[in-house]
Amino acid sequence: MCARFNRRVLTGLGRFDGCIVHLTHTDLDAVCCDALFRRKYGNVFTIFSSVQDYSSYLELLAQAKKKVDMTLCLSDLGGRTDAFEVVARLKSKGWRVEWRDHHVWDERFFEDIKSVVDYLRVDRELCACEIVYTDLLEGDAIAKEVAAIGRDRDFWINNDPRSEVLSTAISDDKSREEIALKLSRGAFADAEIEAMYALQIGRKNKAISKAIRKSVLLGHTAVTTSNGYTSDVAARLRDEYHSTTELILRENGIFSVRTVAPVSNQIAMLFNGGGHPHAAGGNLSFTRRDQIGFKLVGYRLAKVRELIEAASRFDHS
Ligand SMILES: [Mn+2]
Repeated sequence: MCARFNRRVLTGLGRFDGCIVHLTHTDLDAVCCDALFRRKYGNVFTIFSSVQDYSSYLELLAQAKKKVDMTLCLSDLGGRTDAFEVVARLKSKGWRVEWRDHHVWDERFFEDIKSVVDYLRVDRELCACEIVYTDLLEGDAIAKEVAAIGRDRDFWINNDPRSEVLSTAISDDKSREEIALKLSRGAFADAEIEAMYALQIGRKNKAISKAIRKSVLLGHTAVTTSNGYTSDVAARLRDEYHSTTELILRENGIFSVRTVAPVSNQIAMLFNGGGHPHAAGGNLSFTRRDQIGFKLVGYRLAKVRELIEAASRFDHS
């Protein structure tokens, strides 16, 4: 998160005249959550964040000049211990805080945060947007369809072709906002979405080919570098290598892990992360020096080797 972006968020918040701030993830589930909040409340200020560093946005909200009657709604973001202190601070500043999620939570943290926030619901049977739907818009036909599309993608059911088009069309915050707005109004497909989709398919194919070229197989673990399209890259690696663990690294040390065995979140937790049993993410906390080192020696960098070794220890295939 850069200073310019921080300023933009703070300026946006200053101008915002509604009372719902929505902090959510970046994928289709999150966009569907956002569509539902928009449908329910109309005026919503949304911040899309990776699961690893949303605490810094909470920090930003705690810094912002507080207005009366503000509610922070978190969705599709798992519990992280480093979020506790800042959430407590937001509460003491008068924010109402609601949290809806479906990731694996540390039980202790769940209990701790529950005593601080106004509302907390974690349900692993549902995707995040289904939780938002059942909480806020149960019975609304369009909202129900939005939640079904989110589920179709998030649980990798892929019965509804619209979920593939929509999740691919999402590329940045601008497209997230546009699509959330469309979904909130019941527009599930149109020429604009088609054009966004076509553009992203081109970019995605290029990025996947590049990630495959940079990949290696170490034991049962396939490793590569990619700054996006994590799930698609992981699926291609598995096809290519018949691997049972896939690690996708970013240049800044943030990584995603996919595993056949239900151990992804356990691996990620060793590296300041978390997530689902078969898909999770963490952070190797690259220093400037590590980033340069990673460019030079690649997967032989000590922190990367540590991750690869940890992942292999969990892989009993
Ligand atoms: Mn989700």
